[in-house]
Amino acid sequence: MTKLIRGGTVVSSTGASPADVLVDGEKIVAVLEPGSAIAESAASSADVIDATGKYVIPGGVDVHTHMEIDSAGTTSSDTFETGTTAAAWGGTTTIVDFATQSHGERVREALDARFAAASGNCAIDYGFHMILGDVTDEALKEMDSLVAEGISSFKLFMAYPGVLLSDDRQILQAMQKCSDNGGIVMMHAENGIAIDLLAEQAAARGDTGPKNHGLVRRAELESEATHRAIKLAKVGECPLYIVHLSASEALEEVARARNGGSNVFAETCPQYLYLTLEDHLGAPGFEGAKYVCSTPLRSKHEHHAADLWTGLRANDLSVVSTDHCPFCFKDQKELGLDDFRLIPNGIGGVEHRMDLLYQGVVSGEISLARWVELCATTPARMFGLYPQKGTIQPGADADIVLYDPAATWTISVDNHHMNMDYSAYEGIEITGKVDTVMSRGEVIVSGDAFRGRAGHGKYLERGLSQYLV
Ligand code: DUC
Ligand code: ZN
Ligand code: ZN
Repeated sequence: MTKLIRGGTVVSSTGASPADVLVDGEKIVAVLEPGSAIAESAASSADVIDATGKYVIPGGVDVHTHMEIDSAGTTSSDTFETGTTAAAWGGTTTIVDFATQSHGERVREALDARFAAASGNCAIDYGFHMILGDVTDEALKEMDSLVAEGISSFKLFMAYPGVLLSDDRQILQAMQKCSDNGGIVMMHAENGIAIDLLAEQAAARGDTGPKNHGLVRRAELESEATHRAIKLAKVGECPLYIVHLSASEALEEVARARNGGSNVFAETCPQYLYLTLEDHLGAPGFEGAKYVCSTPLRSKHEHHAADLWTGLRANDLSVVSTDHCPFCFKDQKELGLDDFRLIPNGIGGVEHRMDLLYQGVVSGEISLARWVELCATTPARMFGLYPQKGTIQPGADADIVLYDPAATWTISVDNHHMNMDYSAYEGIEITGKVDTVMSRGEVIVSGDAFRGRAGHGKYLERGLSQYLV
């Protein structure tokens, strides 16, 4: 069955123009000039979707999510089904989630468990990165097979000593391996040894509330780790992608490396653009627990968010992902009522990334084309999914969002679809709204109706990053 999306403005990473999009089965087959003879003749036989007044954009690609992941004695509250359904509601049609090799665990076992959890349960297409929590000789060997099987990115941690932390030797080994096999290293860049000391000292002083999570995870300790990761990647001759960058000082490190010609990339997340240490993490009582994530929210007095917007414009930040890692306030965040170190780390936001970033278009921080580039095209290219994903062009998957720039609404726990009992973005007024979402040619969201299904989403075997020189 063919579908013709007619009358909209197609937005790509390079610009926007009126065009009709012809879809056949799961694929985009043509992008047509409106009113052209081909468009008119297609209209007579196709199922026509009216996109008048709407932007027609590639489905969002969120390359950093954690569905149903075990952490801090609990499990993130979105399953693959609920999380990918919420993503779809928000105009995201691809996620790249993580499999985690814990200390002492075999890489393959960890990965198989994630395949089993996701398979048949996703409403949109999905891939995996591999988290290496134990860089052994065996794990290093396994990295080659994983790249060959479409898992071409490996997350390492400089934080969480004794749990996930890799030391500099292990980091360098993994980087050398990626240098050989074409993989890319994703880095959680925070000095966890120093952070744990400061956290212990805070707890010993009786400073046990949520805000202390942000106070001990100092910006210097993010920038120091970012700097070290960059230098190690230089020695290891490996491309590097810094995840969830939040501090201006860390951004400076990335910018310096990029100006020097290194293959260093970074993502930030909406929470660092919208939420702050004082107003959110430092909210009265235990309220701040809702905003505990790592890296932490930064001080509103230090202009981090303004610097991040600049980085997004200047391409020192290449991608916006969510680091979607939701926990309910009740019973989950509450695990850390007496000690901020026990609060599960994470914020849910997979549903709101496209809208929150679109506010940057509304306010003039970024262009319409840059919005699409940051949220769809570059993440697809960075992680080997392009041009199957992240673009509207013939041959690409028909993952298409009709976005209504005129709609206004307010984010709330009462209207979101994530499996969370609060919204970190409660009360934020949004201009623009997802109207229709198509995944591989199937309409899965239409206005206020979800028409998708768990199991529609397919596993994506990814190629190598297309950002490497
Ligand atoms: N890092 C992440 O990427 N997600 C959740 C917690 C963390 O430390
Ligand atoms: Zn991390
Ligand atoms: Zn994460």
